[in-house]
Formats: sequence, C-alpha cells, structure tokens
Amino acid sequence: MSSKFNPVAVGQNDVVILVMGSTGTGKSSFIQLLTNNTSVKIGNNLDSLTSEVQVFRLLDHTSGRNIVVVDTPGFDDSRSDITDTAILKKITEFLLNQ
Ligand SMILES: Nc1nc2c(ncn2[C@@H]2O[C@H](COP(=O)(O)OP(=O)(O)O)[C@@H](O)[C@H]2O)c(=O)[nH]1
Ligand SMILES: [Mg+2]
Repeated sequence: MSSKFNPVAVGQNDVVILVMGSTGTGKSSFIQLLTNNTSVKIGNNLDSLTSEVQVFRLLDHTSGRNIVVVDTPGFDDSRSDITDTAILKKITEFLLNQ
C-alpha cells in the first residue's frame, strides 16, 4: 500500500507521541531538543513553518523501544488559506495511515 507518509516509520511496538498545538508555541523546538535532530524545522516567529505531518524517531536506551515523535502543522496558522479543519484532517489522515 502506498502512503505519502513513510509506511515503515511507525512500528507496532513503537511509542508514538503526537505533538499538537497552535503555531509558534514551540512544538518543533521541543522535538528538536528531544531528538537532537537538526533537520527539524524551527520557525522564526508566529508564522507557520511546519505544513506537513513529520515523524522523528529516537531510541529509548532503557527499554530499547523506538519512540516516534510526530510534529504536526500548528493550529491558528498564519496562512489564511489553511484552516484548522484542514490541519486536523492532515493529522487524522496520518494517524489512520499507521
Ligand atoms: N522564548 C521562547 N521561545 C521559544 C521556545 N520554544 C520555541 N521558541 C521560539 O518560538 C518560535 C517558534 O518555534 P517552533 O518550534 O517553530 O514552533 P511551532 O510552530 O510550534 O513548531 C521560534 O522562534 C523558537 O525559537 C521557548 O521555550 N521559549
Ligand atoms: Mg513546527
């Protein structure tokens, strides 16, 4: 089955943490700090930068389990053509694809 999200990104035993909230509240910054992954895109201000659902993984060395942190487009987006409903739809579609 093809998916616009990486189908191997989330395994059955993975712990999935969904990070949701308004644009500019530090969701991506939090994920970058947690995963130490510099490819996480951080915005400069209240303008939105994350427009797609993105997954970042980290390994919990204690349990040996993969943790999948999901960055999501923020609500109250600065781009007027992107509604909260559209954002919620993107997040829901991602979850249904897992
Ligand atoms: N003062 C302060 N600024 C933060 C904090 N976390 C993120 N920021 C800043 O807020 C802006 C938006 O951050 P970002 O992580 O892209 O937010 P996102 O839209 O929720 O993903 C950036 O300029 C960050 O540097 C924080 O804890 N304190
Ligand atoms: Mg973001």
